[in-house]
Amino acid sequence: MRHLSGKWDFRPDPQNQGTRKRWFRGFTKDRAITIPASWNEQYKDLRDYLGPAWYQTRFDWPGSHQNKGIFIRFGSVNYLAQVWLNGFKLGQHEGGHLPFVLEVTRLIKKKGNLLVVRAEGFLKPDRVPPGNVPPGPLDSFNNNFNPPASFDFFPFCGIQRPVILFSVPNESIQDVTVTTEISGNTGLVQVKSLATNAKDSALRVSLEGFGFKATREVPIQSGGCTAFLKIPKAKFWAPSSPHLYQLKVELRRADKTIDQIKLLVGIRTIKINKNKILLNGKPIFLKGFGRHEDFPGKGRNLPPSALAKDYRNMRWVGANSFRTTHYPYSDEDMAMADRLGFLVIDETPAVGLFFKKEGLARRLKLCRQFTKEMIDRDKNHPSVVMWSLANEPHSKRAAAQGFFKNLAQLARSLDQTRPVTLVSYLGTSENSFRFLDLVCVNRYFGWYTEPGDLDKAIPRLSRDLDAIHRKFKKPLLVTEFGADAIPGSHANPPIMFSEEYQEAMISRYIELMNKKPYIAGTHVWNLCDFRTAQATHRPNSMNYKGVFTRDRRPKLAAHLLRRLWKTKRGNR
Ligand code: BDP
Repeated sequence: MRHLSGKWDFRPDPQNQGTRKRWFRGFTKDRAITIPASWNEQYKDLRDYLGPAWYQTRFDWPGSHQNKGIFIRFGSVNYLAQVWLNGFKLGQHEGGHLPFVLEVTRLIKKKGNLLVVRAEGFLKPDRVPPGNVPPGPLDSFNNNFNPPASFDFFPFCGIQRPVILFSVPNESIQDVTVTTEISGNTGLVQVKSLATNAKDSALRVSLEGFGFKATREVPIQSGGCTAFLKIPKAKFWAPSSPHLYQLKVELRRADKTIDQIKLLVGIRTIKINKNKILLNGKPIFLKGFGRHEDFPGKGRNLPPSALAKDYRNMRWVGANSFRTTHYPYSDEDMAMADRLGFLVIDETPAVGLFFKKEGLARRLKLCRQFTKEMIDRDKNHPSVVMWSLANEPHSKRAAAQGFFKNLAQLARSLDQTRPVTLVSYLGTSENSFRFLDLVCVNRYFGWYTEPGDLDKAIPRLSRDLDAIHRKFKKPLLVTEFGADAIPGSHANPPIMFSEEYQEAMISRYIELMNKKPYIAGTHVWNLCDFRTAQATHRPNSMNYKGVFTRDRRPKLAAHLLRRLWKTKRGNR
């Protein structure tokens, strides 16, 4: 395996001439750029530039080709990527926050390879997430953002996650799906696998950890097989004890290992029972945040030190979960959640969907693609406890229900072990909650409505949550609530945009929600302040609803959460 991150050549292409001029065969660089990171925060003149832009890098691949396939993996390119190696097109990928893999076996040379990527992130109504959406009574808020995103985070562009080269044997393990069950104190682990061209071979599955070790060998029939392991007195995975076992899956023939995959496995179950979320059979209350991959100078990318700091901060306040608002996060983030014991609501990039006929079939096709890519990538993470199909769809048109039925069916066909939901601002009129497993709503009474008046806002919140629960009778998660606080802005009595108002609003929301037994979790919006597009309601091009600043320093609200969530009462 080889990382290709670092400094690449870069050239913006505002005249869109690169394809005609065959820049894919190599171009004269305009400047250097660092990847992984968005281009918008690296150069002043690129701040609002959405593409197209060209990247190139040269590399050697001294490794052997014998009986191997060689591949290149992009962790994420926003939004549309086209890729060439040595002048030949490898393929393209649409969608900003999920990985794609391209085969390079026939084209790669031992020396002097030229890899070229063209990326663009135009905002269009038939993309996901949609941008440039014309405002309309049923379909969207008119946020009037510049650039014209139809969502509230900056539409950062470019190669935003690592690029890696790797090889696999021609006969290889294609896919591993691990599911776990619990019976008393015994853990049951099922490992399903596919393998290519693997005749007369077997799969050897070994699980090891906490003094336990077991190996099973099962013959591969028509491309796949399943192995079962029983772990007596198993150590279960949970936020307070994120125990991980080591799993090794080997493709074996004639006493030789042809290919192998290693994974960390958490034995745990996640189920819904009436108003509760059950982890390992016991009710668990989700306390945490919506987040963003957003960092100064990087854009939509968290350098490892910032990622580690986010986890330390979440732990410090006593959080046990988060939602990947509003797109799947990096592989490194998911691995950290497994290791440190966070419960993750994994969300697709479908934020701000609308259901006018025009472009709808294309948006559905993309949502299906992203749902599948997300589940394929994240299905083996014990931290991932549910799938969120969308954030704040403008679902008032009837077509929305068919759309989400289709997506829910797809998610359930790919994974029968996790609940499926979506996150709504509508509440009782989000009819898709009828067929989803739990109800998730975002609430901003006291901010966008009843501004500055918590005495009016809190009773309204109370009535509203009760009505939603009466209608759907499912566990309810309040997946967003919060207020902007400009760091260092203080007021007594509290007024909007002061740290005191943010603290008061969060405190009164939590106090109320703790009294409602049907509430299964509360996520504050947001862990950190984050960049968004310019708008009159976004001073400094920032959303200041973080309880930590963009450079990860605590505001008053972070100290409040620490007091609430570290106590027994907050821990219900
Ligand atoms: C919610 C959105 C979120 C926004 C937040 C806000 O889900 O993306 O950032 O409002 O307005 O509606 O701060």
